[in-house]
Amino acid sequence: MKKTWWKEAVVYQVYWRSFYDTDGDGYGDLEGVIQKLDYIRELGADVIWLNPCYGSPDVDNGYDISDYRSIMPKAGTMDTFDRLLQEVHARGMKLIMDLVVNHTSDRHPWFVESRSSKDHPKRDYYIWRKEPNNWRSYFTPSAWEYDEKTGEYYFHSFAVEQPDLNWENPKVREEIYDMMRFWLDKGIDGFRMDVINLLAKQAGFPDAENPDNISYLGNNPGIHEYLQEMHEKVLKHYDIFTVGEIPFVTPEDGVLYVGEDRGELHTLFHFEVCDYMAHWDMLRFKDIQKRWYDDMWGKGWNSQFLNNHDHTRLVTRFGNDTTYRVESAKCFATLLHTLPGMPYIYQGEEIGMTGVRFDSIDDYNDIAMKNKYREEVEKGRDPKEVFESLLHLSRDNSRTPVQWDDSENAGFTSGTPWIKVNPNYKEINVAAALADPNSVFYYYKKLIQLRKAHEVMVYGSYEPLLEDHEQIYAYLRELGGEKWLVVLNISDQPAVCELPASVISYPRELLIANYREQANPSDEWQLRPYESRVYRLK
Ligand code: ISL
Repeated sequence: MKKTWWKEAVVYQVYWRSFYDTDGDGYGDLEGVIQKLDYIRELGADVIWLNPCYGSPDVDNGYDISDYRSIMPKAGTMDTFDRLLQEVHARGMKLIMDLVVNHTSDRHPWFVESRSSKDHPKRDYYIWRKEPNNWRSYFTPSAWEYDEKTGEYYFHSFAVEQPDLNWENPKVREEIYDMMRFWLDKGIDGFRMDVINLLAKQAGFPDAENPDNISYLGNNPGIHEYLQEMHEKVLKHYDIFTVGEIPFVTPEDGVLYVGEDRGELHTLFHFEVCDYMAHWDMLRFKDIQKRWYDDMWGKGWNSQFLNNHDHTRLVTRFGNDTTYRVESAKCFATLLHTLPGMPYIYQGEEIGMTGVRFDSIDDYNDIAMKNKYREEVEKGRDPKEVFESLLHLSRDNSRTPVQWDDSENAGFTSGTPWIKVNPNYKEINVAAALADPNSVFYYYKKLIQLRKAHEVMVYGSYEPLLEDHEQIYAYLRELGGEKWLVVLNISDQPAVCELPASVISYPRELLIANYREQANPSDEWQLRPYESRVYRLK
């Protein structure tokens, strides 16, 4: 398999509004990212993915863009951005930006013009119809919004304030390619492409049999032509890295997006775990890994992540954020960094930050959660029950400010934070993690150092063991003469790991483990809750 810098990279995701506030307005800012770059470098990540910081009315936290070529005042100025890029590069790291081109804000001048009259030259920048079909959007009961001015409906895959661009229009595509060149010419190192498989729409918008299954929004005919054109006209002219956010994708389709011979994208995020596995399900997770590996390995490159700004923090959702918070954080870190694919770390994950439970819907900001709440309550459901049902997966679970220390507001801001700080910041914070050699932070750091020193973690083949075991996840990674064994007890109960004789007959060296006390030699394969070990077999 061809070696490239990005395959070997570890990505750290910065959701800047919750990262670090330097001007006291309660929002993190790009200056705050600059000030904390040495922290990210200390961890060892190579690439920073910066969530959208473009001009935006901020209805969906920057995913509703009204000016692609400016910086949102909350985040800073273009000068701050330029300095951030420079400072990232000065540290030998790279920066990728969010590219949000399925939709714009309804305040984008293109949309303002498009909705102004039926015969405006920009009418076809968006999708207008006389009648809606029965589709839902991600955030609303209908994907169509009636616009009084011209008496037609426009299409939106997300909120009403996020009209979808019409990618069939070559002028739209050229505008977007131009904008991409603007950022690439500044020297950014690539894009994380928001819902990029949604660009092509189903011809004629036929009604869906089951409108609740919104997979009709993505992977439609024409998508690969758009991505190939984007590659041809823009991407291939730069030494960059691209990762597509691709909901509803199967491994068979995945290869079409990231196949190395396809001229489209480098890697993708699929959502078989984060969109469909509300709680940990070992057998399902193993099956997902196996299918993706079998179908993609040798053809295209995958990503590994268990949370981001849209998905509840992994210790709360999949691990154990009370008794075994540290153990389970390290266990999942081991998993993410030893499976094939690029590991992503979402800010705060490296100190084992947890999800949150605020008292009232008013404490929440997430438009997905708030719209759903309203929709269900309007149907006549009990508001309390609706609220409870939305807590586990609210996107705000992962959006609370990074906990830097135990001072007021976790050291995130001197003002009033835009979203409340998780009350557990006195115990869980960066300062405490940096002062404790056994912290989750240093465990991540060590995993990243191992990756830098051993290509087997990147390019090694993957062979699952004990495939039907519901507590133990064990596998081999192998490259040339190098063979590693990973054993994880992903449960809060002890578990016996009975490996095949062919595996345990090797002399072995323990490379990293999350329990300090060695296992009892007479009971070596009895694993403690969330125990994780990585061995080199010799
Ligand atoms: O959050 C999700 C489910 O809980 C995801 O399905 C998510 O909505 C979907 O993956 C698209 O997310 C991306 O585009 C959205 C934006 O709100 C998200 O923050 C972004 O990651 C619209 O731009």
